[in-house]
Amino acid sequence: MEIINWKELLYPYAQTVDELLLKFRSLDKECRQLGIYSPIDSVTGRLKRPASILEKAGRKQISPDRIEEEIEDIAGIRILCQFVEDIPKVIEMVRKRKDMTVIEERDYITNTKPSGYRSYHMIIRYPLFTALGEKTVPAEIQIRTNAMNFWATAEHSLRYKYSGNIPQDLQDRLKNCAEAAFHLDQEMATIREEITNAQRLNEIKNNLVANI
Ligand code: 0O2
Repeated sequence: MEIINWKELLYPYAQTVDELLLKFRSLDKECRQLGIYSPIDSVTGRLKRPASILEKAGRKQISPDRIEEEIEDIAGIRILCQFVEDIPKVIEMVRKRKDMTVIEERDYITNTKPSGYRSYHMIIRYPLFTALGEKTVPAEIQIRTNAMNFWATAEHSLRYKYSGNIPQDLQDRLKNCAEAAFHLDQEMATIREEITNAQRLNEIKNNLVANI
């Protein structure tokens, strides 16, 4: 059986996560400094764990030497938005970029998963300039609201704890929570303008204090 050199395999993906984090966080920071509304609330990133890569490879019958070609979410960033309405704006931001190419999009917001999972996924190809030369690295960008993320993070922990077999009773309650998160997003949308105006005012006050 082929032994995988994880350090060597994961290095370009780690570098990709770092660069994507920097780029999207800078965009958000720039908007705030210019006083322009930022559809990005926060950005996080992660590298898929070796155990999770091997589990996915096994489940999808991908041989170890095809992992780099076929597993597209080893590098992943997550862009969180305050409001559902911000999500299409972030999607457009990603589509328009010249430093990455979108190759696939999965809309689990319109097509909610049976689990109750809602999120928008974009698979990109990112050109990375390493010490050994240029390499195109696949990465997944997940875009979702804070409410969608609260639910997904909790459900993910339970799925991990129960090795994918969450007891039915818990699944039912999770479904209720997913509906509650959906309603929270709907309710927040109705007072969006009020909230964003208040936040803009705070931003201006903070900038004024910072400039004193
Ligand atoms: P992680 O972050 O690696 O620990 P799949 O067969 O689902 O693994 P596919 O077809 O590539 O793979 O993917 P999909 O469904 O577009 O994206 C998979 C990722 O989306 C998952 O990665 C989760 O981060 C998220 N996701 C998809 N469905 C659900 C769901 O029902 N609940 C939650 N909480 N997250 C989901 P990993 O590998 O699970 O996670």
